[in-house]
This record gives sequence, C-alpha cells and structure tokens, in this order.
Amino acid sequence: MKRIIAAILLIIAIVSLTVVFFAFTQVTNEELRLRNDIQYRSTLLAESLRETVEPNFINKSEKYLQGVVEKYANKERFAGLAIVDNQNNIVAVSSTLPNEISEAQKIAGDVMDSDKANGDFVNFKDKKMYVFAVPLHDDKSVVGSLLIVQNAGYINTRLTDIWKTNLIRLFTQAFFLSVATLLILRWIIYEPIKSLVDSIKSAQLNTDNKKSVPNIPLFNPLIKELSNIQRNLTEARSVASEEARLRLEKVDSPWTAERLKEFIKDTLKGRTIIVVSNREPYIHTKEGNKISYYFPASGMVTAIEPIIQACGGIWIAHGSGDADKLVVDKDNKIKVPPNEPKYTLKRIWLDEIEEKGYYYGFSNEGLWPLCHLAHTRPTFRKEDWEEYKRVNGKFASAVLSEIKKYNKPIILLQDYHFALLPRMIKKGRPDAVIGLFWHIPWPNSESFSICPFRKDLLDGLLGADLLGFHTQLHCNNFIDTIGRELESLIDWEQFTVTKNDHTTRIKPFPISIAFYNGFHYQSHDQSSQINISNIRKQLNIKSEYIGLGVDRLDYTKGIIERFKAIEYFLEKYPSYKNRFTFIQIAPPSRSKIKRYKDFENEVVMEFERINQKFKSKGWEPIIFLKKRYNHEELNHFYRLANICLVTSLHDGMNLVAKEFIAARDDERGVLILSQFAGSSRELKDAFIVNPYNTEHMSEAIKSGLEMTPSEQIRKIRKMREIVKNYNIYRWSAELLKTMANLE
Ligand code: GDG
Repeated sequence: MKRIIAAILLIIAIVSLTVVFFAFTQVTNEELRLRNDIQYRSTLLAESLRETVEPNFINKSEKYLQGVVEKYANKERFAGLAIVDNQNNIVAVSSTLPNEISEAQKIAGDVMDSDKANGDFVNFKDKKMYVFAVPLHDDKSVVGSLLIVQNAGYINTRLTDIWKTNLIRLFTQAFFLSVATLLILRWIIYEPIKSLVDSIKSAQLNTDNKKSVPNIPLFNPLIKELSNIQRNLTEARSVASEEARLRLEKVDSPWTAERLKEFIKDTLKGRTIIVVSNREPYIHTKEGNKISYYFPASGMVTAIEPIIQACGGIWIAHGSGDADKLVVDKDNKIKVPPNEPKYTLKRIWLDEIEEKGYYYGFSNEGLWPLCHLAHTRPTFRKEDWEEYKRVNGKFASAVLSEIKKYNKPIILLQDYHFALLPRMIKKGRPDAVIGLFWHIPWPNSESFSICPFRKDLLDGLLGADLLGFHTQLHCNNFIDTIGRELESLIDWEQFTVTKNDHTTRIKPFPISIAFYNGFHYQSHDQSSQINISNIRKQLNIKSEYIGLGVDRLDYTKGIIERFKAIEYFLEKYPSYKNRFTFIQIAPPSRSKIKRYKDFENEVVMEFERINQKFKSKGWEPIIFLKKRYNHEELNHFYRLANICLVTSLHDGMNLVAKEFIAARDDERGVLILSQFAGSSRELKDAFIVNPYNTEHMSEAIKSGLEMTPSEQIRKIRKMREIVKNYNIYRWSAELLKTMANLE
C-alpha cells in the first residue's frame, strides 16, 4: 500500500511540475503581450493628442486644455489625461484622476529631461495604472508634457485568471490520474496476480473445483513457470494418492495423511466428520492493531489437528482468543490453518461465568484431579456442575444445528470437558455415530466414586457408540466403574456396555503424533525465533550435556520431582557440576486456578533454591523457561538435548515423549520416562522410572548421560519404529474404522 501511495504521489508531483511550468510560461507571455498592447494604445493616443494640445499649450489656452483632458477621461480603459508644464506644474488634469499624481509627474519630469516619450506602471491608491508621457514643444524647446493614464488592473486580473484555470486543471488531472493509476494497478497487476495466486492455491488445496492458470500476456514467463508447478503438484498428488490407495491393501506400509484420506474415502464414503473439543487449534490474539494467531500447548490439539487437516470437516471449539471474534464470519466460522485453509473451525463463545464454572471449576478443579492420581484433592461445586451441564448443552445445540443437513455424521468428541455431550447429541440425532476419546487416565472405580455427579457423567458418556482411552488399564477401570455405579449389561468379551437398548463399545487407542518418513510436526505458528544453532548462545549455555523437560505447567507432570532428582544427581555426582544444564520449558496453563498458581510458585522456588545451591560463575544447573514455543522451536530443543525427562506423576499418554523420539533422526538421545505415563506401555526402550523415587531417577540421569552412542542408536531406533508404525494417522484410521463397523 505504501508503494502505491508513493507511486501516486510521484505522478502528482510530475503533473504539478509540468502544469506549473506551462502556466508560468503562459503567464509571462500574456503579461508581455498586454504590456505591449497598453503601451501601443497609449502611444497612438498621445501622438494624436499632441497635435491638438501643443498649439493650445503654447497659447496658454488652459480652458481649452482642460476641455481636452475631460473629454478623454474615463473612456474605456483610460483613467484620464494630465498636462504639466516644464516646471512639472499641473496645467490641466482630468477630474477622474486623483489629486495626488506625483508618481506620474515623476515620469513626466524624466520624459521632459530626455525629450523622449516613455511609460511605466504605477499605483494610484492601490490601483495599478499605466502612465505614458510625451514631451510638448514650442519651436525651440520642451515646454511641458502630456500624460496618458490607463487602468492596468485588468492585466493582473487576467494573469490571476490564467493561474486559477491552470490550478483547477492541475487538481482535476491529479485526481483523474490517481484514479486511473489505481484502476490500472488493479486491472493490470492486482487482478492478474490474484488469479495466479488463486490458481496455485486451488492446486495446493486439492479441491475438486480447480482453477486453471489464467492466460495473461503481460506475465507470460511467470505463467509458464506457475503452470509447470501446478501441473507437477497435481501429478505428484495423484501419484501419492494412488500409492496411498495401493498401500491400503499393504498392511505394513506407513500411515500418512494421504493414506488416511484414501482410507476415509473408502470407509466413510463421503460422510462428514465433526470434531468437538474445548481447546481450539488456532487462537487469535490482538496486540495494538495487529492480529496474529498461535497453536496452543495441548496434547489433544497436537494429536487431532493432523487428522482433520488430512480429511477436512468441521471443528467446533470454545473461542478463547481475545481477537477470535474479529476474524470469524457471521456463523462464527473461520477456515484454518489460516495460511492454508483445509477445514472449518466453528467457535462457540462462553461468558465468564460459564468458563469459570464449566472449564476452570468442574473440568479442571473437579474431573482433572479426580482422574489423575497426583494427590491433589478434587473440588466439586454444585454451581460448577450446573455450568458444566449448561455448556455441554450449548455445544450439543451447536453440533445438532451443524449436522442438520448430513446423514449419519461421524462425531468425534474430545475429552473430559464433554462427558454429557454424547447422550445429548444421541437424543437429538440417533443416527449420528458418536465417539468420545478420553485423553486423560480413567482412575479405579473407588477413586471415581467420590464424584457426587458420577452417575450423570457415566450416563452421559454411555450415549456414545464408542469410548476410547489410551490404555487397556483405563478401559478396565471404566468398565469397573460402570459395573459399580450403573444398572447395565457388561460384555467383558466384546468390551461393551448396554444400557436402555444402546450399546457402547470401550476400546484402547494409544494416541500418537504425525510421525512418518522423518516428518513429525507441521509448522503452525507464524514465526520462530530460535533454532538449534542459536539456543546455546541465546541461553548462554556452555555445558557439555543438556537435559530437557517440556510440559504445560501442571502439577501432574512431575516437574518438582524432576528438579529434586537433578539436585540429588548433582550432589551424588559433583563431577557433572558445570557440565550439565537442564532446560525446563513450561508454558503456563490454567493459571486462573489457585492450585496452578500455587504450583507455579512452588516450581519457581524449587528451581531457584537448587540453582542457588549449586551455581558457579557462568553456570546454573536449571534454566526455567516459563513460555510457549512453537513446534518448530520445540523440535530444535528436542534435537539439542542429550536426555529428555518425562516424569509425570500420572499421564494419559504424554506426547512429549513421542515428539522427542520423532525429532531424533540422528538416532541419538536418551528418554527417561515415568512408569505412570501411558507412553511407557509402548516406549519400553526408554529408562522407565518411578518419579517418586528420587534416587532411581538420578541414577537414570547418570546412566542416560553416559550411555554409549551405539546403545543410544539401538534403543532410539526401536522406539522410532514404534512411533512411526503407530502414528496419529493410524490411530485415527483405527478409531474411525471401529466407529464405521459399529453400525
Ligand atoms: C493430554 C493428556 C495426552 C508443550 N509445550 C509447548 C507445546 N507443548 C505441546 C507438546 C505436546 C503437548 O503440548 C503436550 O502434550 P502431552 O501429551 O504431554 O500433555 P497434555 O497437554 O496434558 O495432553 C496427555 C494428550 O492429551 C493427548 O491425548 O497424551 O496424557 O494429559 O504436543 O509439544 N506446544 C506449543 N508450545 C509449547 O511451548 N505450541
């Protein structure tokens, strides 16, 4: 835009200079012409009058002379006449001239001295006049002078008119030229470039409605290149799609986004997929006038986003960003990812009371600690429960209105925020196939029994056709809980629960990440400030060994236990002082909840205490980064670390463990993993530790740092195979296949 304004200003400047130059020339010429004209007319009159005036002047016939000067007074442009004698005394003067004509008399004096007619412009009472004087003679000498005075004001008026006309012309031209420039830029540059961009976008998005590259002679070389790119893209895509189709039959080939897409086409035959979660995948925020977005630190979002990116559909979630409302359409929808739209995000707005009761209160002060055995006491408040019910109802209405036009839609509900949603949706649309994935652990039935609203929660969940958990243990715990709490028919063979003629299947689906052929993350955020080569410099790390922890600031993640293990390790093995630095990345989470605020303070106090205890010049054992990094940046951290510590006190799966493995295509690095994280069931080649056993963890740190490269390669290679084999695309295929087979 700045450039367009500059171009327009330049054009205006050039036009102005041209117009001013020509106006100036015209004014100069016109002034010259008018001056000559007035002079010529004055000379003619003066010469013709002299013959009459001279004899009467000599005869001193003043009366006659007065008659002459009155006769010519005020005719057309003549202002009057005057006659002076050789003493410069006025002999006769037109009554139309002012009394004070000393300026004119001066000219008469000069003319008599030089005995030569002459004229000049003078001002009479602010009026511009032209005075022309001729000498009068007797036989021998100059006896006086005849003065012709003409109004010359019209000359200035005429010149001003010329300037005015030219300025009006200038403004008109500048205006039309600016408009013309804008139109030309739009027609010749913007529109063609936009249609080029649209055609490339449509090729990238792989929609059925492809736009061909337009034919614009002006951009021929560019168009040729773009046509080639578009063709190659389409070809590459159809090859990939064909390969994916073939791979469907080959069980052991890797699962990719393309393969999942083909699989879904094959299995769901065009049925629409709706995802519902509390957390949205893209959060828009505003700083000053600038709106930007970020991808939140959430295991659920990390896992689900690649699936919906691959298959398209609608994702319904709480719009929590302060600029979310500014970017949606009238239906509160926006196409995302913002830079390469692949699916629709529909935002649901919650007011403060709803968010407080449903999200912070019931979900995170009640259900979260209830399901995680991490020794934080759950809090159940009646008013939170009411909000939880209300918000579940709000989401149910949104889902029901979204699926109105679809037959047998597939609905994937996410997590513990929506335990009541399956029943609510099923009531409105019995044909909808509903799956709910519970991303956190399910505790044993006794622990669960403390929840005052457990029967309603369980009944709500049993509205689903499929309930997914990360591990078989969580499935067992769930069925135990049902057996203990509700009247129902449990089939332990099939792992189903039937209540009121509706059957719900319970099945483990260990969630994963988008890892295949070396890729394991998509760059979602707008900018990265850190890369592997500058982390050490930016954080001023000189140590030989680096340890890493990446967790939301949550009391279930075992961050304090991890710090204590580091303390124990440094005490027991002081040779690692100055040689080992532990980086803890901890984006703040749910900080409006007191327990989380307190936990944050505890973590800060603990790392400061440990740093105080061991620090030396230029070294501190723990670097605590209380901020959010994007996945590209996290990947650099993963690749830099010698050891990664995942020491959750209880965790459904833990994707950080899998992300660390996936990032290590150099086949180096050691994973230290809590036995209470779901991922420890799959990643058996990690150092499996009990986070409550400080000594054991510190030994694992030592062994990890001292592990030989060949041992690291052996272990990490095996774990990479596992994550690659059971990646998020396979997870999703299995979940959707199970749902499709339920009918
Ligand atoms: C729940 C369950 C289950 C971390 N820091 C940043 C950031 N992260 C990303 C990680 C990872 C995700 O957040 C954390 O995933 P986890 O699985 O470790 O944990 P939860 O958020 O508690 O997830 C968990 C998961 O759901 C999936 O089912 O595994 O058990 O508790 O992807 O990379 N992401 C960004 N910036 C950060 O600073 N963008």
